[in-house]
Amino acid sequence: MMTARIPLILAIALTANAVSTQTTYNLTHRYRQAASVIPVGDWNGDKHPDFLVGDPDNGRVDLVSGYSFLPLKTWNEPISNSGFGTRLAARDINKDGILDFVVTAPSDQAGQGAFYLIDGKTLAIVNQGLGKGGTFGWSVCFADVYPFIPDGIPEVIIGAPSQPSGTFTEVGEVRIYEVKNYNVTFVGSSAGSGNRERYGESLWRPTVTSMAVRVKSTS
Ligand SMILES: [Ca+2]
Ligand SMILES: [Ca+2]
Repeated sequence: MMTARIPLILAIALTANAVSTQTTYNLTHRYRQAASVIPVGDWNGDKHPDFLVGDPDNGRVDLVSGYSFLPLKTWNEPISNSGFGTRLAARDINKDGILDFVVTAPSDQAGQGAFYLIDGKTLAIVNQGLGKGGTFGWSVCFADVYPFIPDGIPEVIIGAPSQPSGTFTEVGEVRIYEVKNYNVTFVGSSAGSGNRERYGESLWRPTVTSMAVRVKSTS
């Protein structure tokens, strides 16, 4: 009989926790249209982690307080209907100890796509890089991969999974940009090879000096 009672007690405890959690976090509906969100550390020093939220349908990105859930800063898209905020990434580019941001905009520049660099200290947009189409900015990450002896300064890696090649559609491409001192320099790319392969569908940084590229199934 004792063994039958133990699961009942556990079930009651879990229900109590679930109610408590729902009550605490019901403010998060404020950003329901967000397409992307990343942690950016405790930007304002109030001991609560803050985050960056991208809302490309409305062309805006917010730096959001992890305490009040209110925006600490809002950036509106420099060019309308650009998809500004589709993907986000954060690394300390200028080595001042504060995370800096990259925001992608796949429909910027009449569909060529662009990314914007934001200094995490001043929160100013300090530069932009341009793509070559193919939904450039569908994915993004930082990795210290160029020059091929790592220098400790991360490059911006951007995926353009809709990039066509020859008679094939959505073959995909990944482009690498050096961003030292916030100067943007295109340094290389790699591409898929198959029809609808969507090379660069998503990107990840397994270590500081490497990146992984995800390819969508071609079936
Ligand atoms: Ca904070
Ligand atoms: Ca910085």
